[in-house]
Amino acid sequence: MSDIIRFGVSIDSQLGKKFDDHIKRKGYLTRSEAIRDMIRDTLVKEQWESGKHETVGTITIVYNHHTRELDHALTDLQHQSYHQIISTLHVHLDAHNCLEVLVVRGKSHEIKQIADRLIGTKGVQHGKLTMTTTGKELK
Ligand code: NI
Repeated sequence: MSDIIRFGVSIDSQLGKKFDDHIKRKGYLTRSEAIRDMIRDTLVKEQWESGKHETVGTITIVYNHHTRELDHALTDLQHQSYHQIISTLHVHLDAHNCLEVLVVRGKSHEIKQIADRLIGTKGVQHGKLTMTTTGKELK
């Protein structure tokens, strides 16, 4: 475990009040924990922007499985990326609609491309890529 450093932050009182209200709504007990999470989130965003880091994410899609050829198209796309898609969860939401969550791992530009292709497939009603991290470089 690395050493702990402390630093002071000067901030306008109104901005500080807004920050305190915000972290209270989010359930943080201390400013330090809120700031640590913001720093980690910024670093994760930077990893995703660089395109070179191995990273992790989830792709969520919602679609109607009655849509002609859609099931087949989505399965085909997933098989093309079997190296990056490490797990999938399928939920039958009702008689017509399906929700699929794919856990993906790889270079961020590859993952973004897979997400764009799946979400952009005709008939997919909604989709979202959640960009997170392997956690290796974050304490
Ligand atoms: Ni289904």
